[in-house]
Amino acid sequence: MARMANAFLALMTMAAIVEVGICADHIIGAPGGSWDLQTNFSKWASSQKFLAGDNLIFVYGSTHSVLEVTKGDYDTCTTTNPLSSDNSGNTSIALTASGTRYFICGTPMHCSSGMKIAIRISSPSSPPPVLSPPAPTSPSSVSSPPPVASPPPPQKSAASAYDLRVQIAVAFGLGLAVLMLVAL
Ligand SMILES: *[C@@H]1O[C@H](CO)[C@@H](O)[C@H](O)[C@H]1NC(C)=O
Ligand SMILES: *[C@@H]1O[C@H](CO)[C@@H](O)[C@H](O)[C@H]1NC(C)=O
Ligand SMILES: [Cu+2]
Repeated sequence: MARMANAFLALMTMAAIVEVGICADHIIGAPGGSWDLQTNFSKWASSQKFLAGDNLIFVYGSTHSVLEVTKGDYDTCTTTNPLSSDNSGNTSIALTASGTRYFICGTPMHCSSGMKIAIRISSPSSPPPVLSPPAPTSPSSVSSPPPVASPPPPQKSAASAYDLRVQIAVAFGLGLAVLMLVAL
């Protein structure tokens, strides 16, 4: 009985670790920047690899806010019809599905001064993770076009970051499997 409980616990832990291994928090602008008027967000975004299941974290002062908007409102810096908005200073956005999502600052003139970011989210399907939960459909997916128009960004460093995460997850998983075998 204790043996079965151990095996169950190990399996649950392994599942949790694999889950952690394929999810990442992207702190907007970090390191060296944040959700502010100085950071070059197109440059920052191209340094990241966003996968469905990851989270965005916007950290900012009281003069800023985070509005999720349509592509049209992103292009024109229109702040009057946000899909969602927050000004808490610490906004977490779950990237639940692949596609492109658009965020701007709601303070007048900030978007046109550069506080706008488009996030292209890939499906974490290559290489396939061991356990991938079904991706719930995003509420904004109706208005977000599928990520087809532009060519994929260079994936070298992002891909290796992903590989590292998978490797860490696999290493933990193997370690746990060994522990399980020893316990049995
Ligand atoms: C942001 O960085 C990109 C790529 O390095 C550059 O082409 C662009 O001019 C920069 N934008 C601003 C506003 O500095
Ligand atoms: C933002 O909120 C998360 C929890 O929601 C917390 O862990 C984190 O420390 C917060 N960051 C800042 C800068 O307040
Ligand atoms: Cu702002």
